[in-house]
Order: sequence, then C-alpha cells, then structure tokens
Amino acid sequence: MNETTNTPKKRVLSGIQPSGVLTLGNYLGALKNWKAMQSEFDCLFMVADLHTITIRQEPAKFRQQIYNTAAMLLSIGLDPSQSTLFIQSHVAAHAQLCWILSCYTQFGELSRMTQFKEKSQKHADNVNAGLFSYPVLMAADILLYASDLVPVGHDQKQHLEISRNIATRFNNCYGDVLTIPEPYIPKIGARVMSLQNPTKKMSKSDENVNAWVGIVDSPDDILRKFKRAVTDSEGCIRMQPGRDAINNLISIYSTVTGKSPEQVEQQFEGKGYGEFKVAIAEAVIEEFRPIRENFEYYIKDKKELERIFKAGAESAAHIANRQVGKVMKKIGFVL
Ligand code: ATP
Ligand code: LTN
Repeated sequence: MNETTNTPKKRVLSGIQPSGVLTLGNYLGALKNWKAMQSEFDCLFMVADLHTITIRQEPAKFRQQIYNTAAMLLSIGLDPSQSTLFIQSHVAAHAQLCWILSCYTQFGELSRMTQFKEKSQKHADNVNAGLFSYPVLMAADILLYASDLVPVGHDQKQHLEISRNIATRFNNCYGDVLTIPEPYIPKIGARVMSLQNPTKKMSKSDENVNAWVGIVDSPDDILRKFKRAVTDSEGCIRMQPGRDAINNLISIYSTVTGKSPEQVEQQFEGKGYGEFKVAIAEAVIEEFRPIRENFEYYIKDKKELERIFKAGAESAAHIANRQVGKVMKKIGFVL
C-alpha cells in the first residue's frame, strides 16, 4: 500500500540482459531509475538471461555474467527486502506465457522491429527464431506480473509498444485479462550515445572498448575513455541540434550531477573541451565508486547471491503461475 494515498502501489517490472559488462548507458537509462522507484512502487527486477541466448554465448562466460549482473543489481542499491529480484529462467512461466502470446503476435509486426533488423544484420550467421520472437518473451515478462510501469531506455520503446499491442489484442478476444503497461523512459539519459560514434547508442556489446564506460571500470579507464571521447570543432559547450557528441557529453554530466543542461552550459561557459571531459570523468568516477566497492563484496559470495535470487524467484513464480493459469483458463485449456 502507498501510505500517503492509501491506494495499492503500482506494479513495476524491468529486466537487464547478462550480455556483458554493464555500462553507463544501462545505468543512466535504466538502473538509476530502478533504484529511485523501489520505495514508491511494488517492483520486480530481473536478470533477463533467456533473452541473452538469442546471441550465441560461451557457457562459462555466460554463467559468470549472470552472477555479475545479479551482484550489480544489489550493488546499485536494490534491496531484496523491498523489491523482488530474480533470474528470469528460474521462473518457468516466462517461457510458458511466451509460447501462448506468440500465437497472438503477428509475423508482420515482429518483422518491423528495429532491434531485430539491427541484430540480424550484425549476427547474420545466426538469425534464429528466438531473435525474431524476442519481443514476445519481453511481453510475457511484463504481462505475467500485470505491470503498470516499465522503466527502460529509449531503445526499448518499440518493444513496449508491441507488448501493449499484444495485450490489447488478447483482451479484445477474452475480456479485461491483461494490464496494458506504460513505458517509463527518463527525459535525459534515456539515450546515452557511444563515446566514439555519437550517432550510435552506447552498447556493452560494442567491440570498441573506448565507446563505452563500464560501471566497474577503474577510475583510470574512465578518465582515459572520456579524454578520448570524440567532440567537434566548434569549441563551445552548448546543446544544439546536430552536435551529437557535445549533446551526449552534456546529457551525461547533467544526469550524473542532477544539474540541468542550462546549468552545465553556464558552468563551462568559455571553458575548453579538455576541462569539461575531466569534470565528467570525475563525476562518473564518484558516482560509480560505491557501486564498484559493493560489487566487489557481493560477487565474492555466489551462494548468498543464489539464496537471494532463488527467494526472489519463488515470490515471482507465485504471481506468475497464477497469471498463466488465468490466461489459460480464458483461452479454454483444461486445467
Ligand atoms: P546489448 O548491447 O547486449 O544489446 P544493451 O546494453 O543494449 O545490451 P540491455 O542489457 O538489455 O541492453 O539493456 C538494459 C537496459 O539498459 C534497457 O532498459 C535499455 O533500454 C537500457 N540501455 C541500454 N543501453 C542504453 C543506452 N546507451 N542509453 C540509455 N539506456 C540504455
Ligand atoms: N529487452 C530488454 C531487457 C528486458 C526487459 C524485459 C526490459 C527483458 N525483459 C522486460 C523491461 C521489461 C532490453 O533492455 N534489451
């Protein structure tokens, strides 16, 4: 219950893939908001491991990345006594509802997904059915928990839209069964761009390590990567259409420090890019310092991580299994 309004808390669900080292993009676009939302909402946050095998993974590395991502959720300050934290594959209902919903999803709408187009080009040797139906699994994740709000970065907007369409289509057949989710996308920070190519989003799967900043990167690496960030030849620190590199750096500094872009412009009036880059690096290093220390603590005890995430999966499964039962009953399955 929300104690001030005395109404039930809204339900929030989000997920993050264990597909590599978590970046500043993941942090500003998603994780930072998750932490901010956990006291106000009824939150479930998961490690989306089933999504990650749409791209081929090396088993030992994949397993380690799952532990790392779980440890990172705790390190950024998600509290298992407040939010339900779990690993997607530990709740079988995700795969179950995914199959059911795939029969309510059109081939045409999946073909229009930009992420599918991009990833099938990038991994042309493995354009598997899972990569194509990725958004259906994501819809299942969301609809299983009757989620009201889904905090994600801008790149996931289209997937949220398809989840809403699938839910609406299902409800048109069977009545008011599924909750239509709303995306929750931050105004600044939802699209952190690559430090090497500011027309591309910062992505942990970018082979160029200078393109992204990892949450657990060392302070030296963070400083070096910002110093190498591409800029332009204008020489002034001002947000303007078309100045992708500078707009990106201002957005990063603004989101990390909580200052508005105008305040950032004022602060660096007449100053050079070099000084600005060092200031951004220092702010990011300070933001990540406690997270990095927490991470070193949580990653040491895998048994404890397993215990926390298994307990989370049990609570999640309780909600999810009831929802699958409800959906199956509406369709006409014999239960
Ligand atoms: P990959 O590079 O493997 O595709 P990713 O980092 O893009 O991975 P996820 O781990 O699935 O993707 O993303 C987790 C969350 O982080 C999502 O909410 C996503 O929108 C957000 N996110 C990812 N990259 C950025 C970015 N550059 N800017 C803002 N948010 C981002
Ligand atoms: N596809 C998402 C990760 C994800 C997710 C979810 C996000 C999987 N399931 C459910 C929100 C809700 C991504 O960020 N790439």
